[in-house]
Amino acid sequence: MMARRTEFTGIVVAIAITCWIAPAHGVNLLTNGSFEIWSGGYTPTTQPDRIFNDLTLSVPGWNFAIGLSSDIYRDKNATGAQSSYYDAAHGDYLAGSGSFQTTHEGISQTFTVAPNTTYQLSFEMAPGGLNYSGSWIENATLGSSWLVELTGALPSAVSNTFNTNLAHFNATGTTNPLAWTPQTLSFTSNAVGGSVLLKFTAFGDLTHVFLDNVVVERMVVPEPGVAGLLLAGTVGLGVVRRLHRGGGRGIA
Ligand SMILES: [Ca+2]
Ligand SMILES: [Ca+2]
Repeated sequence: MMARRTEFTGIVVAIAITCWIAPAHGVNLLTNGSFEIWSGGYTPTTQPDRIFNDLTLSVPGWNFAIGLSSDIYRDKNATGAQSSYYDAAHGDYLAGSGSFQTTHEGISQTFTVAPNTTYQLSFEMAPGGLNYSGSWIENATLGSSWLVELTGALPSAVSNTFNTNLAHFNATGTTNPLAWTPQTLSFTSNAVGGSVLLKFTAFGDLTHVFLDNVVVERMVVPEPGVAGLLLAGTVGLGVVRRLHRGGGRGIA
């Protein structure tokens, strides 16, 4: 009886702890994470709906000046669309960076974290290409990936590679990508907090990698007082069950 009761209480506590930590929704620490706000750039007549970064492109929140080939692309359903070539994961615009086996093209953003706090980065990615005069002149055959790096107010730097699904690009079709892949990455700040640099660098066999809907949100952890109440309630539940099983004879 005692062993079973202890096991029961342990399971309830484990479930409660699991429920305490969950992603917050609605508060994105990033600015312009869906790339919907931009100005400048240049669209060559041979490359409709590519807002080419000719060093005049400005994308609030983001640094698009890592390397020479990070651009904005307009969704086929956006106001002012000139073609049906690009399909954003979210909203009317997406970002794309040229990918090479020695990484040198990407975008970055700096944001602020509180001390000792867990966050979740989420984003959507897809294999990219460039439509030039009506044909897709670039598409990966070996690989197409984002290297995601977080540095700054963290106990140690975070570095993760995320591969696209190459089946999501059709070089003979009109619109790309065919689908987007959602990704997530959790990280915890250090005891001081402060600035964190988030950097996406594209790599692959000479094509582009697409990115959209980038979110950094705080994971919800209840205040210690709330956690204590939950724990007290859980222990209390175990005591009630014990009294019930024991016919109300009290706690031995
Ligand atoms: Ca977007
Ligand atoms: Ca779309």
